[in-house]
This record gives sequence, C-alpha cells and structure tokens, in this order.
Amino acid sequence: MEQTWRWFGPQDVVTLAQLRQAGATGVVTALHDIPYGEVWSVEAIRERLGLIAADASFGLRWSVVESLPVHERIKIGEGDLSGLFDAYRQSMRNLAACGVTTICYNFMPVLDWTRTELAHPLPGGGTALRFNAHEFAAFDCCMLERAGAEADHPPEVVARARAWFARSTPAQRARLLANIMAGLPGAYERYDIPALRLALARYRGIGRAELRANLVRFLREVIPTAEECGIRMAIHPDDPPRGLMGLPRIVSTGEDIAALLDAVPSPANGLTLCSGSLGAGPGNDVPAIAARFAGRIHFAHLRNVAKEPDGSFMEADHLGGDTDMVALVSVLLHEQARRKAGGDAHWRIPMRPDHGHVLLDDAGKPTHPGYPAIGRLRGLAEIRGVMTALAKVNNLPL
Ligand code: DNO
Repeated sequence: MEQTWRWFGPQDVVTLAQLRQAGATGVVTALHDIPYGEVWSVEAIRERLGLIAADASFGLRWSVVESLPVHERIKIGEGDLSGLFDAYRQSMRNLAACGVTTICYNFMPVLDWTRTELAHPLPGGGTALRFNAHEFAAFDCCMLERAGAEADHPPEVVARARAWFARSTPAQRARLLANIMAGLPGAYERYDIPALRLALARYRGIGRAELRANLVRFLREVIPTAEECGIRMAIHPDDPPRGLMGLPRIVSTGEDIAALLDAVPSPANGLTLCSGSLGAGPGNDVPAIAARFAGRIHFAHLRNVAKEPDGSFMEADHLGGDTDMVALVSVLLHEQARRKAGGDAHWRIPMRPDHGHVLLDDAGKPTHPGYPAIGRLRGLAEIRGVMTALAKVNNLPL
C-alpha cells in the first residue's frame, strides 16, 4: 500500500519534512481555503503541487485529494444545481490535468465527523477523541432543543443526558458545542446553536430516500467526467455511522455502500474504506465490508475504535479496539495482488493512518483534532509492521 499522510497545507503545524520522517511518501491534502462550490483552478492546484515537490529529496507526491467538498445545496437538492455540478466537474478536470486522480469526498449533511470529547485522557498522559452518547444526547435534547430528539436516544441515555446538562457549567456547554463542531475541516464555518438550527431546518423533508436520490444524482453528474479524465472518486463513510440530530446518513453500512456503488456501477465510483468510521457501527464487520467491496476501494483510512453498549466509543490504538486490523490489512493486500496480476497500473492502494492519539511531545501543539504528529507516526509504524509481515509471509506485493 502507498503510505500517505494527511497534510492540511502550509498552515499545518505538522510539516512535510515531518511527514517524510514518519515514513510516508504520499500526501493527502485539499485546498481548504477555496469556498465550497468554487472551482479549484489549475494555478491553485499547481501551487500546492509546488509546495509538495519543493524539496525533491523528500520524494513526495500528492496522492489523494481529501476532500473535494460537495456543496450543501447538492446534498439538499435545492434549486438549480447545474452551476455547482459544472464547478465540481471543472475541479475534477483541473486536478486530473495536474496528475491528481483520486478524490475523497463525503455526503454527510451539515456536519462531518462528530465527537463530544477531543482530549479524553489516556493512561500515562496521552489523549484520544471520544464520543459520549449521553453528552451528544444532552446537546441534541437540551442545548439544541430539537423537536423529537428524545425519541432518537435510548431512555437511559436521555436520563444521563439530562443529569449531565443539569450540572454542566456554561463553559462545559460551550466546549461541547465547540467539540461537536470540530469535525468541520479547515477554515470552514462553525455553527452556533441558532445557525445550526437553521442548517438543520434546510433538511426538513429530507429522509434517507431523498438524500440517497440526491447522492445518486450527484454521481450521475460527475462519474462520467471521472471516467473521461481518469479520476477515481472515493466516498467517505459517515462518522459515526448513524443518523445524528434527525439528519439522515446514507453511507453507514455495507447495504448503504452496495446501494450507492450499484446505482452508478462504474469503477470510477468507489469508496474510501474508513475503518474507524465504519467500525463505530455495531453491525459492521469491517474486514468483511472491505472484502465485499474490495474492487472499488480507492483509498483506505486505517484506525480503530472501541465501542461501548450505550453507543459511546473511544478512538483506540490503531491495532487495538474492535476491528481486526490484521485481517483488514490482509484483505487490502490481497486486493492489491489481484489488481497487480490483472495488469492494473494503479494496483497500489493509498492508505493513511487515520487520526492518532496525542502522545509525548504532541501535547500542547495546535494540530487539527485527531491529527498530531507522533500519534499518527505510531499508527503508521504499527500498520507498516503489519503490512510488511503479512506481505512477506504470504508472498504478496507491498
Ligand atoms: C476525519 C476525516 C473526515 C474526512 C471527510 C472526507 O478525520 O476522516 O473529515 O476527511 O469526511 O470528506
């Protein structure tokens, strides 16, 4: 697998030199400054490529775009979308013209990944991202005061949510809001409670069927262009894989993935296999999902979560948690071998260590939540060890 690393651009406190020291050769990045819906110009793409290639001794390449964001209006299916589809297609063509041909994106309404705690203490002093079911329910039922929210959480969780809210300070509530908003990448807008209510209101009347129809419409608009210019589109699953705040989520299970891949059955319509996102779903067997859709996996995010009975989960060590990482890496290596034997020039699957704990000298550095240097270096090193051992023992290409 191609070992890659997410780099948020020149503002990222984790540098390209550090990424190289961690052993990655591929860069996963995006032009976060460009507002959603605007074209990524060839000039802007070249500028980023120039930064990545600035020191040729690093031997880095821009492997994957994460993300080329889908405008909210496309998700909602609101109004005349032809300009937004044109812009998306033009960005795809510009990326392809510059040699960047794998695009990760998601179709999660309003929010991207969602956690309630960004610095849950670990034994010995590190920290991890965490999702507490009762805190999320407190946010939904007591802070957002969403109509019907209580019915979306188990009664026992609602009781603990109300208790949390009753004893919480204004500062704790503000922190919970900030934590829930932290998943929105880069410089994108964060919502306060009134703005979030408005954002949710735009989804009134949009259930799973409607959202899925809007995704299929988007795919029908962009996949022919992807085919033309050699782009592989890789949808990122929902994180966590469940409906949140009454919003539908449609990329949460194997069945969801099957539906979207079947709706537009082109190899260009593929998947980002995110083991952490899928792994937070109680019914998801991640290695089995990977095996089922192996031929359509264009990118892999490797990390692990430990689930709890109430729906809470904790970001675990990359080789810890509930997902059998060795089995998953084995599926990916076998898929690579199949592609290579079939003569596919792009047989190597780009993977990155997704998230990492804040460890050692990571503490206190203003990194993006989940993206400290040492925690990810550890994850990448562990996964590299698994890859290398499996490839050697089974005589598979690395
Ligand atoms: C979180 C990431 C996601 C991902 C987007 C892709 O760390 O995995 O934010 O980049 O959902 O569109």
